[in-house]
Parts: sequence; C-alpha cells; structure tokens
Amino acid sequence: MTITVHHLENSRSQRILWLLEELGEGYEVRTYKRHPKTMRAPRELRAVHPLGRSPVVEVDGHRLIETGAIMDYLVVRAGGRFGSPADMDGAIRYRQFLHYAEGSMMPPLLALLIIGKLGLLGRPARPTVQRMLNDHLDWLETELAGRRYFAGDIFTAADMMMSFPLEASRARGGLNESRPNIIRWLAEMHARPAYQAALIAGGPYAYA
Ligand SMILES: N[C@@H](CCC(=O)N[C@@H](CS)C(=O)NCC(=O)O)C(=O)O
Repeated sequence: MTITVHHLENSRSQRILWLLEELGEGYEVRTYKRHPKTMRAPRELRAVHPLGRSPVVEVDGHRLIETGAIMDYLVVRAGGRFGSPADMDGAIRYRQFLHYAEGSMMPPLLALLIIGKLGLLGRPARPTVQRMLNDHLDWLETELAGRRYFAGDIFTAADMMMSFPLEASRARGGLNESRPNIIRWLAEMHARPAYQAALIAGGPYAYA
C-alpha cells in the first residue's frame, strides 16, 4: 500500500522522508509551497488535515499527524528498525529524545522565529529566549560527549527527530563550532546517503 507524505517545503516534515529512505520504503510525496511573504502553509493543506500543518502521512488507511508519533508508527510497522535500543538506558533515552525534540526544544526556536519577525519590537525578548535555548544546547553538547548518537551507540529515529531542532539552532539559534559534539553529530547525519536522497525527494530545504 502506498505511503503518502504531505510535505511542506523547507520544514520539519523532511525528517519523515529521511526515515522512509532509511527504511527503504516506497512513498509518494505531495509537496506544498510556503506563502512567499508569510511563509505559512497553503490552504490546500487544511483539506488534508484541519490543522493545515505538515507532516501528514497517509498509511495503512490511517491519516497521521505529529512527526514523533508518525516516526514511532513507521518504526513499529517496520519491525522496530531504527527504533529503541535493547538496553533499558538506551530505550529510555530513545523515547525521551523522540518526544523532547518537538516538546521541549522546538518552543524556544519558534519563539526566536517570531521574535525575528517582530524586528525592533521583538528585540527585548531575545536575550531571555536565547538563554533558554542555550540551556538546551549546553545539555545536548554534554549528552553527545560520551555517546555517538542520542540514544546510544546505534543510530535511531531519535537522531532523525533531533535533526530539525539542531539544524534550526544552527540557522537561527547561535549553534556553531563552539559546541563541537553537536556539530560532529550534524555532519554525520548529513553525510548519510538516505538523508541526501530525502533532500532530493523533498525539494527546497534551507537547513542541510
Ligand atoms: N509538532 C508538530 C508541528 C507541525 C508544524 O507546525 N509544522 C510546520 C512545518 S515546520 C507547519 O506545517 N507550518 C505551517 C504553518 O504554520 O502554516 C509536528 O512535529 O508535526
């Protein structure tokens, strides 16, 4: 059965294409362009799901939203490939990062995006939000000091989930070579053949 990914260009739904490439699954991409001024998704996406956000995935007769939940479903469906490590510590970290990426890390990044759009009006809020993001980046840098991947020694869907917040941090959150473990990890992610194949499938993506 065909898997259909409703994908907004330049967005976090890129991660779903990446996972499907890693899994070697066939899939169809419907790409939506952002409004050139507002950068919002087009109205057609609301016909797919009332929230009008991406990703939306049609699979096995279901229509799924929410990147982490979609990843979880696709991993389980594939017999656990790129899923939880077998050891308990690894399993806990896997689940933690699968949820943390959108639940905790994206909110300050979204705030920074809005602050940037507000120009002078947003300026007073910037240092506070930047400090919040720095706390995340400092912690993640130490997490990757002793481990190659977020869950442990093996590459998992938790790494794919963490890619977008860390790419966005590099684009607008001050992440740079002063945090070498994160930068090393990002370079390794970007070098994966499936990551590169997903870029071709997904069209414009400013964060790679
Ligand atoms: N937590 C959700 C966030 C979904 C979301 O906000 N997607 C953005 C893409 S970066 C979107 O569709 N934005 C379109 C808009 O705001 O109009 C998920 O991970 O799926």
